[in-house]
Amino acid sequence: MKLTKKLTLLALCVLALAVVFAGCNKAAGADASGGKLKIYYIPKDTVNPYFYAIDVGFKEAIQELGEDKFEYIYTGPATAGPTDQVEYIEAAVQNKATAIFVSANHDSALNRTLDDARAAGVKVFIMNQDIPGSEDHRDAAIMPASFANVGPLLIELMGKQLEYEGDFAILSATTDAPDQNTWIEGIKQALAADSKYSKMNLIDVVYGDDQPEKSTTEMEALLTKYPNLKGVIAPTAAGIPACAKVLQTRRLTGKVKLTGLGLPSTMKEFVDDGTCESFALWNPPYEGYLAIYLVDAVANKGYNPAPGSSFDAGKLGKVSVESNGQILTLKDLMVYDASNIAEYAPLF
Ligand code: RAM
Repeated sequence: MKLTKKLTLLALCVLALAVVFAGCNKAAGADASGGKLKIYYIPKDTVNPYFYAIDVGFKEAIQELGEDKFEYIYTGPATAGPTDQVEYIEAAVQNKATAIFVSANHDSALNRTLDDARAAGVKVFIMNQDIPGSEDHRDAAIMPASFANVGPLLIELMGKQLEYEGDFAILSATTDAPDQNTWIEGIKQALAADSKYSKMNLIDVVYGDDQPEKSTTEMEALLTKYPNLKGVIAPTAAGIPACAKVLQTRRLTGKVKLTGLGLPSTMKEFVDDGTCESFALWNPPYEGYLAIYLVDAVANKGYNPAPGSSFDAGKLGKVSVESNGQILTLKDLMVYDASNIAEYAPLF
């Protein structure tokens, strides 16, 4: 064979290989049909309105970057059990997702499923929290705020309302929830760390499973079991309005204090009538918004969300990845009370 012929053959082989590799890349990144990025958000459950507020942010960023570029699917189980999300993650992988965002109901029960997803080329992000001890099983975690700030803030809000004295309880979500358990630990540590709280006693922790009915029953049981109960911290957006409703119905407004984490939209009526003087949260829509910018950077700009790196997140500016692989949408939480509830209630 002549040299020119050999070279032409070689060039053709290289071209053929390039075409094959480009095809592989496409299968792992953009969806083969239409070139859209396929994004799944799997909340803890599909009943809790808290997660709709995150969904709003996903949609806002998709509108900004171009609706023709994304296929976005919000799906998940009706209940928040440790393995209830497995089948939804598997279905997303089957459907050739570019990336999945999961608000995990357990810190390790999803590890195998997440590993399988990553092995299939899907980017795996934990959303609204992290999976402590299982960080190796995800690409990064989108955090609503620094979790180190949650416990100290909630104990201070409770302390102020109680004038730093009295028995109080915690009404949480599910017993396995990684975020809830991190915050409960943070509340206990903050309580023990400052002598200012020495007359405040945490007497029980109960679980409403992020369901209004169970949260109501658990709140009523607390009031019956502890006639001397002076306050409740409910760090759950599904639990805190249920607790407030019980206090309002039983005319215990002002007698049993209430704080926690909640949505301004569902808490406004209870702030207005004094049942809950103050509570806290971050900005859930920011999380979904940031998620879309992250996927866009990863799939379209070759970005690797490694610790220490950063990417452009639209109106949120330049966002960086912490050393533990967490991405913070905000550092501090916001406190809501009579001074600002009307402003935030229409937003989320
Ligand atoms: C609950 C969920 C969620 C938490 C919010 C504040 O509904 O447990 O994970 O971030 O409240």
